[in-house]
Amino acid sequence: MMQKNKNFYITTPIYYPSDNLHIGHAYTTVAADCIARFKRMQGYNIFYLTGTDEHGQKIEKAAIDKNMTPQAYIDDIVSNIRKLWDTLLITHTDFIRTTEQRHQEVVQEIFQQVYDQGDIYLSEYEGWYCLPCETFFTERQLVNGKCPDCEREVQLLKEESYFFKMSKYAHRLLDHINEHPDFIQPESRRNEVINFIKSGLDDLCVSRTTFKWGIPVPFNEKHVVYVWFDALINYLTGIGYASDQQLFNKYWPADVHLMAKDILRFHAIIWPIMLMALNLPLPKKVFAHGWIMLEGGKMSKSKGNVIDPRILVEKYGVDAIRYYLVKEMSFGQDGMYSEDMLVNRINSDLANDLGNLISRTAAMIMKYFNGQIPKPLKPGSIDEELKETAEKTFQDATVKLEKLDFSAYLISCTRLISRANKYIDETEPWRLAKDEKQKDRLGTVLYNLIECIRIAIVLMAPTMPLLPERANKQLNIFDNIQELTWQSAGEWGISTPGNQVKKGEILFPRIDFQQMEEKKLADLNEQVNKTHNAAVDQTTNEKEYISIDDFARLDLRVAEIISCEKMEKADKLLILRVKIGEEERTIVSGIAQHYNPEQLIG
Ligand code: ME8
Repeated sequence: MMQKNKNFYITTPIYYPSDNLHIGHAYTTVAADCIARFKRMQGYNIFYLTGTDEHGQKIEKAAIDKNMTPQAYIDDIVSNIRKLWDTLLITHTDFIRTTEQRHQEVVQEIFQQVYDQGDIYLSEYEGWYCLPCETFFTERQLVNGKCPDCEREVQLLKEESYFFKMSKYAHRLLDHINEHPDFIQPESRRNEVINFIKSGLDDLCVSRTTFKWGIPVPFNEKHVVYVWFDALINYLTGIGYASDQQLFNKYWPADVHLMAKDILRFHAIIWPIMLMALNLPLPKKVFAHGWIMLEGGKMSKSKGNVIDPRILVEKYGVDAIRYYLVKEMSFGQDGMYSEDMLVNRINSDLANDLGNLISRTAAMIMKYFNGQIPKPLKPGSIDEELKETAEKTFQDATVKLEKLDFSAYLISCTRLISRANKYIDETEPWRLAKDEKQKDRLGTVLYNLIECIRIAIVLMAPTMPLLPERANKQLNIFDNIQELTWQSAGEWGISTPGNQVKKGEILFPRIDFQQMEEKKLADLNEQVNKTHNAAVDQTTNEKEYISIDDFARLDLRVAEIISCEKMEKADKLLILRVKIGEEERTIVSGIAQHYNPEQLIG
């Protein structure tokens, strides 16, 4: 049954447009999209808000470093972010930018209100500030003199500031957390927050005077509003606070604020206290997922190890990337990313299990029933068991998604797929096909497989939005593809016998590791050729030299070549092993047309 007139409001953090976004940001946005699509399929009205957090010293500095105005600098990046969300098929209802007039007005109104009621007061801040995190710390909170969150350098600040009376609301917040076990999830994070509050809350500095890129404090233009106080308010602006009361009443309080654990404290402490000061109900759930980690640690621009989701989508397709992201992170835990793991996951879950199930079933229906989905007859016990697995999968997947346990939800779906593949091995349709008397039994088996596939596809649709349509081109199991309901995955036996199955493309082609490596090599070789040719042109033209300042930035070192060999299948590349003092390194160099390996050793 469709649940009408139910409203659901979900948000992602609004990201800093200080740089293009990476797969970490894509994770949160895809996961939130998965919930938005799931709830839409359940018949809810959805408001899904994402956007960009555009003020603050960090953005101002990034723009100055590029010799640009902050607005020009961010406009470019924000347009890339919007394109990225289009590429990833994100179905947000609105995209909020904190530099928009509608937001500035709300922030100023709220600042004024909280000041007027005496919860904001003027004083002086003296302490430490982490610019990348835009966070204040006391001396005691630093770890080895550095930021306890990102471990980077902090700066000492001393400036006149407005303060927000957080301490006044600490008790009320603790009571709320205790009375609402679902408010902060997962459980382990909830305990961290409780301990943090119990250790004592200082009043929060909510304005800055030493830079300009922010929303002016309405009654004192020397100050701009602290970027986090400004940013959190986006969750109200986005649904019409102070401008569209009806919309606001429809969606507030938010059902879920989704984010990673790095910014949980802002959402689980500062934000609820701001809402208490405004006398507004608190969000129903603040959920902090883990981080996507790389082998070398956390992804970050400064380490130069960020993974660009656009490139992955181009290589592997949007459904596969969304699937990987949603599946890879266990509830509340960190997840590892590597391209090998991604390829393995696509090959095993999508190409082998799901892809094979679909292509085998379609091929058998074409071969044995001229492509017409057969009618099921009386089920046997093995069929009943398959049906029960499908029903249980529906229940499991629903519960797991409600809990935001993304990875467990997809694990349930893959279990059904594996079970269906096993059912093929157990029922051996190719043997049934040899015996005309078994034709009805064969039809029942194939119909049951179609049902499993249909159910799995509906359940996976929030994660893989292109899957239903792509699969339907060959299977013809959905009459109204635009209106798939979640509930239809809980019903057995609704595929229509007689519908015509067609041969189609392979939905998830197996990715060949070796071919991929060879392609990487060929690309590298081509790049070396281009650089080489460009260098030759440059020397021939005898044009520009680098300046003495550029030269001063070089770090020249003498190394000994201890081994050298030609790289297979690359005519310009040599692999050099070099020793620099105690350290050894491997270098790939495009000089094979000028030197033999033997000439270089030593
Ligand atoms: O914090 N793994 O913006 P931000 C998983 N503007 N998720 C990751 C991730 C990773 N490696 N890296 C980033 C801000 N994220 C503020 C938010 S909200 C009112 C203001 C995701 O651009 C994750 O959701 O630094 C994390 O919380 C967020 O990006 C931080 O984005």
